[in-house]
Amino acid sequence: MILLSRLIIPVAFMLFYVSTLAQQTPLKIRFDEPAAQWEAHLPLGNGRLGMMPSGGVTSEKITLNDITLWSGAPQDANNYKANEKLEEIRQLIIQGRNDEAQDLVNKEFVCVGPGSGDEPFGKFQTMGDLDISYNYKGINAESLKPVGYNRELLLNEAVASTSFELNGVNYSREYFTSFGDDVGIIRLTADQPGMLDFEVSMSRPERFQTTTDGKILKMSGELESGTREMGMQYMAMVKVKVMDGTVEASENSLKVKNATEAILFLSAGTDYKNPDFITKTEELLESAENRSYKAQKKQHVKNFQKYFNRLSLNLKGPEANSLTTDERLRSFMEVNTSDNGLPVLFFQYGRYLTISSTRVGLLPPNLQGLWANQVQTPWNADYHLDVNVQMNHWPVEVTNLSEFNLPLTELVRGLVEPGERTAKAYYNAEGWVAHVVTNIWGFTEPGESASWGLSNAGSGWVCNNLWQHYEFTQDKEYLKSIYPILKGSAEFYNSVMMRDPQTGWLVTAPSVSPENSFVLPNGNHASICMGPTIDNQIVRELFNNVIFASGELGLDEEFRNTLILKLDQIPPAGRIGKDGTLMEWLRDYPDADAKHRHISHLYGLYPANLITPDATPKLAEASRKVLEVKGDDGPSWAIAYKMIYWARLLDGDRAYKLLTGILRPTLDTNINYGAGGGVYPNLLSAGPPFQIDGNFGATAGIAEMLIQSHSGYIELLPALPDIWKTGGEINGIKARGNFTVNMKWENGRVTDYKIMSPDQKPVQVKVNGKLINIVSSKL
Ligand code: FUC
Repeated sequence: MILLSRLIIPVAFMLFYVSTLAQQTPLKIRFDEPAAQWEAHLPLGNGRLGMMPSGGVTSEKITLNDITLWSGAPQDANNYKANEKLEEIRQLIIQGRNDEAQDLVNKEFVCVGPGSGDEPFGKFQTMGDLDISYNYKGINAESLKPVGYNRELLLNEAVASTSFELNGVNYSREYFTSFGDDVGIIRLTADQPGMLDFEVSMSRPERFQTTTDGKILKMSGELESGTREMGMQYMAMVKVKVMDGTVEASENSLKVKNATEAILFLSAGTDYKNPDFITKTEELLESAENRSYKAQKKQHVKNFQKYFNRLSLNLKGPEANSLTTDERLRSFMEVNTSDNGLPVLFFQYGRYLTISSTRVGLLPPNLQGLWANQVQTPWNADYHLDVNVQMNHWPVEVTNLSEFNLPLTELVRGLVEPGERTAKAYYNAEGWVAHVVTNIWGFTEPGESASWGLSNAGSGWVCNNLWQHYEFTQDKEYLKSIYPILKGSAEFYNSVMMRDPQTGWLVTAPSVSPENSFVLPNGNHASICMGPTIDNQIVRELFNNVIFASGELGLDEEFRNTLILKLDQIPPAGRIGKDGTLMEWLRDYPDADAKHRHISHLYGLYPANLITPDATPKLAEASRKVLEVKGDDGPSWAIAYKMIYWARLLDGDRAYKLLTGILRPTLDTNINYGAGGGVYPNLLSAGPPFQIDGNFGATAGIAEMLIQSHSGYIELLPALPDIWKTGGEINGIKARGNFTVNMKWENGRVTDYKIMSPDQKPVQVKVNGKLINIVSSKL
């Protein structure tokens, strides 16, 4: 062990790291007008309940969500005869007749029924809207001209607000989804007595009824299940407490008159794993209304900040804080104003969205996190296993929000049993498999179309997320708890791989490289193939992890030895094609669409560590060529993925360029598969439409520019772009091995750093290009 005295940085710096600059940049999303479209509403969430207020002056829409509110039901969509066709499909692939294999897959090897096209697969849906219509005494519509309008979301506190002056009266509203009593809270005030008049109602596009029960407004309903079973049931309740004035209940609304202050309590729930949900909803409402607003807000902020304040980031340089967020985005993009505050805001927004959209014991963030304003959400707002749900979790460990990975672990645990049935039905294989789409009901079958639905990578890929939680936390109990999941996934690949007669390698088949297709010598396009690069990389990584874990836990020696032998028989982490790019498929097929949004064959570069500029420079160079061919555009999630790849290739300026691509302002909502991306006024990322993975991917990308720890050492500032070189400070970022890192830099060089862990231990760090050995400080 090399001791502190051998540091290139003076020992004093290590011991007396003078920290800790709290977050200095004001973390606000701010507007001077109400939201003109849903994508400008401000997202609030407490991991279960979501609210998105519009801030309207005369009528306000607050979109409501509950992370568990799904249509559909558990189902068995396995085609149990599929395995009878397995050999025929494989033979066609071996003979290069992939197009015919694809036809056969479409006939005999997809799920039974409509798959993700309809119930019972189901969709994450909006809970509906809370509508407030305001009446301003003595003012007619023409003279309704608010002065000093401000609408903002304060990330540090997870509180949104609206304020304006009308006819000499100052009105203000504060909204939060409480991390205290688990209800939504809206406080409305007027600075002159008795000036608040408004009516509250609730609605949803379908399947709802509203009533009032005493002075409680209720909305309830049952969603479509697609089976004979009952669908999911939900209930939302609103109660208003006023200072001065009155509350009157009509048939389906509450009317407030002459109040000076009013507090709305929204309590809601579903029967998902919660048969007593109505009682629970009532209890939460009661508990919330019995607590003072001040105490409720204090508790909320405290509980939220317990997570949020673990990490602060400051970048030196100009900041355009005085602009509204929409102007700020425009000026960043069009005028190219340097505004180092915007990337900081966007980075912290990703962390804010994680804390707001998932909670230990509940569900992971879906394609829209927690926020949806539709019943038919895009792609059902489901859990896509061919990049999207994984990307949602990429920032979690490194940005010090580790526990927010656990809901995904539990979702995956729930896939093991149905996934074992699917493994048998289609491949007659051991272990468990999940393909491209899943839901809260445990769907593991192939999707309904061969062109995208048959990726074998889904289950192995999501095991990478579980593994990352272990790598970052070193929690052996957790490792024990996930070991059967990883082992079951490895069993699947171990038993399903077949030998490619041409190369002699063991490969998956039939599979696809996520959603992409190639051109066959006969000119036809196909997706169905054997051994796409991503599958080979995932199998290699997973086998290595299971080999390590079984050794660490002292289990399954025989299986471990089998996997060790198999590692030599699977294709290498990457192969280079005749055009110098990393090959996406086992054969060097031309790409049907060279700019296709998925870049799955670079999985080995990220999130895996199979390709690095240091250890595999040729493969890293071939990966770089892939990125050059693909270009820098795409839906936001694809731009974010490219940004992360460039960070792993240690090119900070190129990664930053991709970040600016994500920050391009847009209002487009039509589904896009090609060039597009950008962010909406509320900084939620656009495919379009709104899809949250771009936010999470970008946060992970910024983290990857500042710290990397996948090569056995911690590298500080591995991909710092020129524009951030002037100086900065980050406190509380995490590295694998359960290290917490603080650092400062100036002129592109680390000037001060501290690496901490619960127990002091040796660690290798790359600082200003030099690899050194130190002992961590006690956390
Ligand atoms: C994958 C992507 C699409 C979209 C969808 C939710 O299918 O290819 O772009 O992100 O997931």
